[in-house]
Amino acid sequence: MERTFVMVKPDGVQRGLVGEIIARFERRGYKLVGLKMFTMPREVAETHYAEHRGKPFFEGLVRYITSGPVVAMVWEGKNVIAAAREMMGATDPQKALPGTIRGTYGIDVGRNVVHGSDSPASAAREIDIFFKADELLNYERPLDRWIY
Ligand code: RTP
Ligand code: MG
Repeated sequence: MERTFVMVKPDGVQRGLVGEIIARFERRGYKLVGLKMFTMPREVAETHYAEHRGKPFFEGLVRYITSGPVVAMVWEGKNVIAAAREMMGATDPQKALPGTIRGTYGIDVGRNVVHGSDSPASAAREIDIFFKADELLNYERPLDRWIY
């Protein structure tokens, strides 16, 4: 089964959207296998967003993501990497479809509420940045046979 990294960004935590975002993944049927809350140190933010280093929005992005607590999660299930991106909607909430997380709760690209890995390689890299192996749980859910 695929795993992906999803994070409620500082604006999502401040606005009380943690439960809403978790609920969407739970209701869809995905399985939560890792969860933690912390304030991201600058070095970690620069590593996480290394692909954007040098871009005009990089400094603002690092300041935003380190500005308060985030909730980091690992979700497991069939095709969860692409599905999470679809559930979140486009990077710019102005372009995100209504009903997506960003299209429902966001207005500005610099305050887009949630992060999700954009590929299998990113998911593996990001899970490794934020979770130790023993912080990821393997457990049975009897209801899985009603989802798959
Ligand atoms: P994320 O990595 O945060 O999940 O978002 P994403 O894949 O949808 O978008 P990405 O291209 O990776 O951009 C990372 C974050 O940088 C901010 N951004 N600002 N001002 C701008 O033009 C701009 N472009 C990107 C956004 O907060 C975006 O989520
Ligand atoms: Mg990205």
